[in-house]
Amino acid sequence: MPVHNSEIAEIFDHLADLLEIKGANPFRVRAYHNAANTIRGNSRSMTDIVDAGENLTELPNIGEDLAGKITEIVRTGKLQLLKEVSSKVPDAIVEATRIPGVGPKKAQMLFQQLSLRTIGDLRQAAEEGRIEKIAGFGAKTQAKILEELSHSDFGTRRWRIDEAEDFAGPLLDWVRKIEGVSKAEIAGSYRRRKETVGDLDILAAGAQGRKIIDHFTEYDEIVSIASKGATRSTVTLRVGLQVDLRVVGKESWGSALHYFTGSKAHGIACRRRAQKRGLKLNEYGLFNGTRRIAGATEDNLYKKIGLPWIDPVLREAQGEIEAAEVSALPALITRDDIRGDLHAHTKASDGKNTLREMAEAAILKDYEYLAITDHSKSQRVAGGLSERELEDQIEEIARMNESFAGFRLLSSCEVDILKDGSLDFPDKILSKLDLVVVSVHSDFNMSEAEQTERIIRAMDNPLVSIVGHPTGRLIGTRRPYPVNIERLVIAAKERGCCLELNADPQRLDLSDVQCRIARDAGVMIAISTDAHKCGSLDNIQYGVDQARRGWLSAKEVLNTREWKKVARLLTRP
Ligand code: DGT
Ligand code: CA
Ligand code: CA
Ligand code: ZN
Repeated sequence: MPVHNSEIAEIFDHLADLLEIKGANPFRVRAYHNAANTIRGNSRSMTDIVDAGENLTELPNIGEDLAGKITEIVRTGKLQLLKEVSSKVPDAIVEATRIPGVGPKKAQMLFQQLSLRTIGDLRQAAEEGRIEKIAGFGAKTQAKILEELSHSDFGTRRWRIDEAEDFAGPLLDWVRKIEGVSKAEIAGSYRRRKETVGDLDILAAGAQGRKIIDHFTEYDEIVSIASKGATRSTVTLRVGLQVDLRVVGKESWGSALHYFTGSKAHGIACRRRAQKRGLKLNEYGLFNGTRRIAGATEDNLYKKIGLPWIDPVLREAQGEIEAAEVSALPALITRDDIRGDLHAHTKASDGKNTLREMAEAAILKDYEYLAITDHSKSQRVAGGLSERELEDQIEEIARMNESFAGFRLLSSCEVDILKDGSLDFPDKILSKLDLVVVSVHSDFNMSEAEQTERIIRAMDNPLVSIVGHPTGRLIGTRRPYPVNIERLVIAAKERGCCLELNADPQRLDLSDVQCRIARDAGVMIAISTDAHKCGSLDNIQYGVDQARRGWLSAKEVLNTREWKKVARLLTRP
């Protein structure tokens, strides 16, 4: 199995954090982070470069020593140095670095100065007010630590869906090729397309469970086997991701797939429904007494409990069974419904590709339009455009559009919403754009009321078309800023403004539940990738999956329409 660039980058970032906890030279720490960034952003895989015998030191930030370490990881999947350093740093300190605002240095200070050993100790210190007494920490940090530790998911690693996909795809291929496996599927939260997954649940159909499982556990990426029997096995992959495998006979395929797809609450609701009809439902089938009346397919199983098949993305016990009963399930949007993308960056701000490259990539996806939304001037670190530069870009786009048939670039901008809710550009220039996306990129720590008011003020401007990534969250790294979504949705509805569902798998902002709130209020959603390079236009699929989890159909999504209709919908009174 080839080692992914993201894995190598993660090893170096982790090593840098550990070294920082140990008090290593800051230059050395930075060198590993820089190397990680180089590797992550490189379009070719390190594995390919090493295999081709090419020289890694030609990459920026990679010297002889790092080249050697990259080669070691590519060849062995591991880095010996990481293991050595890691054994010298307490796990609890590493764990504490996952609290936003607590970097390696601060975590080390906390543990040392307060003589803490565990995360439990840290919580207690926060509760007793001992953290605010340390130099460099205030009451605010202390409250933040306490809040983070009280989230029930703290300490249990979850994987973003795109990270999980990197490992799930090859592993599923492996399982499908095992002799005696007639079909295999990944069930669980992965099949429900949740934004993060706790582990992978693989289901395989076959008669000889033990043989299949023996073969399964030979998979190259497995580092430890927690259990291994005749029908099930639990293993851990090199990256730390846990995998459950279940083998069932093909007569139970549908019922097992249903059981392991979950969610647990949906499964329980179905079981109760079966019971009401005098039937018994479990992973082996649907039974009338001892007679199996369904089990081979999900379709038939649902049918026998009086329901149409329910898409896995809806199986969250959020009213899908009631809706199915009265044939009121939504006609979910699909990838093919998408006709263009309304949020993308180019080299002019912080993107990697040119206007033309982005346009060509969009054309290859059969899109009819692509909105170019580079940052506005306040985003200095992200190369925000000046008014002059935006004017030039508008002209360049107009010229370029003459060379396209059946496609157009849209002139737009991702305009910063300033602290007081005003916009980073005056109306004079905004009125020259095809559409205006507005986003919050600063002052995340305002109160909920203030933040909500700020965004509503921005929407007051009738030139504003779409609010970008409305909650600002970064999955696993930054919680949403406090904002009242219900109020935002009502305000958007009143003003005829749209909300974005940002399809970047690190954002997926709005969440599924928030999409549904918008939908129920009749607010139109734009599914946009926020692509910073051509390849990221493919992230649209994650956005579509999230929209489906939010019960959206094509008509509730803005960019399922041709541009003329979109333009009409965006024109506000
Ligand atoms: P995850 O892994 O945390 O992202 O979430 P899931 O939904 O993949 O949960 P997981 O891996 O614990 O279990 C996979 C499925 O197996 C779950 O969605 C439903 C089913 N399942 C697991 N435990 C139970 C249980 O105690 N009762 C029922 N009815 N189903 C269960
Ligand atoms: Ca799972
Ligand atoms: Ca599981
Ligand atoms: Zn943004």
